[in-house]
Amino acid sequence: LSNSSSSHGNSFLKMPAIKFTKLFINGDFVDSISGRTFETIDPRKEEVIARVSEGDKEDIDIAVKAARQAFDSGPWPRLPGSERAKIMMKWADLVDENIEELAALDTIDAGKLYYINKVAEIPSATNALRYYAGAADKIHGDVLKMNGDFHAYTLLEPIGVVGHIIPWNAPSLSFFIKVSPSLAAGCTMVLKPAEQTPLSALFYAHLAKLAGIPDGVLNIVPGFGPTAGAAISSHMDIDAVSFTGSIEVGREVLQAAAWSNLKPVSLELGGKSPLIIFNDADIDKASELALFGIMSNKGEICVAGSRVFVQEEIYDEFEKKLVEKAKSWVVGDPFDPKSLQGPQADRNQLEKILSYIEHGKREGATLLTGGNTVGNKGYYIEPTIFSNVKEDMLIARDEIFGPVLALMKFKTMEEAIKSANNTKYGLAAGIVTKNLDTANTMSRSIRAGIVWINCYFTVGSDVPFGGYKMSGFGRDLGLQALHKYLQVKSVVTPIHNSPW
Ligand code: TXE
Repeated sequence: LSNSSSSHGNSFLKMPAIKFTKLFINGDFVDSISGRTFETIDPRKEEVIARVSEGDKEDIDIAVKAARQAFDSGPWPRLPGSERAKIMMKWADLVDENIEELAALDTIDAGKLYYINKVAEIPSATNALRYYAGAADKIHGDVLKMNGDFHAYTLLEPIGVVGHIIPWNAPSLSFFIKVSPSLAAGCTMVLKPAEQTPLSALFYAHLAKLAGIPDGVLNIVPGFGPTAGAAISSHMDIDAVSFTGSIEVGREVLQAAAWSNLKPVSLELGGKSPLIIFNDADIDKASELALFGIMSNKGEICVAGSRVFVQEEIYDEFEKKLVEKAKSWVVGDPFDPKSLQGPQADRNQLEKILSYIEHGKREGATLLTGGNTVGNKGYYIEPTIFSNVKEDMLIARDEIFGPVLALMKFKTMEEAIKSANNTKYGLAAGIVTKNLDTANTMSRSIRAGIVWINCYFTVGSDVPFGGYKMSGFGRDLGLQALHKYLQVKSVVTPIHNSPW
């Protein structure tokens, strides 16, 4: 790492050397067939970090051929699970050894806090890798009790060549929550990182090779959605696709899968998650949790608590504390340890968020704090809080994916349940109460894939993660995720000598 100068806030910037910018196919870094490259931009400074090879349909075809060969005749699916596990563990160790460089890559590519990358996000990613390494030798079917004189059992077999399409808001975590279970299952794969954040994925590919992952098992093709991404979802020789991104693109992926080879698809499509705070909550702590729940990672988190419902008795005091805390929330260079919020990932995000803020004002919500950009360079936005938000306003319905909180008041638990569920999404929810009955009733009444009681954002490798409703289907993490990458085969044979 070398120091460079800062154009925003404190001079804490460290520029990692950019070592890997080409496609990683069949164990080698190669140029794209077209020879085209695209820029990846540093959202802190709006400057080009590097030019990266731009994969397209032809490159996806080559990557799929490599993955197909590695699946059909390579060692990976045939290795004992314990051997796959050893290699995966070694890969995790190599990530640990390079963690500062990797953390810095995600900071300059996505504007994420360096410190959080280093102590939380990348460690969670390697945790997932180690968790699935531990599962690799425990994948087995069942012995069945069939009627008659037959012995029947199931085999769990790897599904084949998997396509992963991932977003830019958590480049390292998304990478490993997709790749790790599919590797443990014995699959081979082609992964397309988001065009905004290709750098850490390519570094992980380099480390995978050093760890001993055989050529062709893991192929990384950076490129754009409508070209490289669409080539994955419509490919006739990809056996399953796992996608994380927007609802609009999720639909396209599903449609392309349907019209090509009917490959199974899993989709994680974001949310508009409610955080519900009851009268008995500690107001100080609850307001801190609410702020943390929406401003973390500058609101670019699929489970961000973007709708906060507060019970009427404590509402006024809660609002006051929340605004005070938001005003002292530090926006600044993501390398600076004092910063709590870096820049949005790219200009599109910045503009999308600002347009929602304008919408909120036009629709008659009250802007309590924030609403503006910060500084004159970089995609920084103030922590923004709206009150007097009505449930039919756009800022209460759409995923803004930014540091914008919609604050609402409720009277009864029934009302809170109705409002919390009044969304097309169903990814996550939070409840703050000391009352066990309230917590139990709420957690069973909210239609969401994860419910946090008196906490927020706590995820673990063994905790399944995914959506209800239009937040998608299928689960990442947990043992459930393995099953996205496995086929069930039933085998039946007579117990006594068969006539044949
Ligand atoms: O998402 P896209 P964008 C939401 C969030 C955000 C909005 C737009 O609200 O503001 O989506 O972000 C690839 N076929 N989430 O435009 O386009 C693309 O290259 C196949 C929530 O970045 O869905 C990238 O790799 N792939 C979310 C990935 O899809 C295609 C995380 C996601 O990009 C494609 C990100 C196509 N036709 C955004 N078009 C979450 N669930 O966490 C694009 N892609």
